[in-house]
Amino acid sequence: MKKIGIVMGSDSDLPVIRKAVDVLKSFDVPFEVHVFSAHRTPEEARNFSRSARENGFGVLLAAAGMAAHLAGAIAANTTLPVIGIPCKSNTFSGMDALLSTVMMPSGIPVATVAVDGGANAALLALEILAVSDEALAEKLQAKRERDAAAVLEKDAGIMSRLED
Ligand code: RP5
Repeated sequence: MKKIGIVMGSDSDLPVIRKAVDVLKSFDVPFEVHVFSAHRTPEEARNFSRSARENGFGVLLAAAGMAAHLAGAIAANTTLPVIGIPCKSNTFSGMDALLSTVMMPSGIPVATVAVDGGANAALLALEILAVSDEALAEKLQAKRERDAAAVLEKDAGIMSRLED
């Protein structure tokens, strides 16, 4: 199975990455995590991205905050699908990173999830791998069914929670 590569711009992004890692662990899918910054360690970020396909990766996740150019920089050096995760910062609550990540000019796509959306980034990566992996697709479907059952359980109990 192809690996999922996760890059964060700083270890201060780790809480967001943990959400992705928790999902990937629950699906037992191989992954690798790195701290590479588009501006502080541009060579390392570039080298990782350029060699990602030959190193067995199938999808890359890139998380960064503020003027978040990491996902775009990663995408510039690979034709693997890249999922950008804008991370919240204090000044603009993540709007800065959201716009920086999502507004890629034509030619170099970055699929962008919600601000701090580590879990959805991992799920989207799994869905991409599941295009050619029936067993993984079945696991994703089973998760959808578990999630739906949990909502229906809430529905069944909601009136009694309002009785007082
Ligand atoms: C970005 O700047 C990182 O992705 C992080 O979200 C933000 C702040 O980084 P630190 O100053 O906390 O290392 O490059």
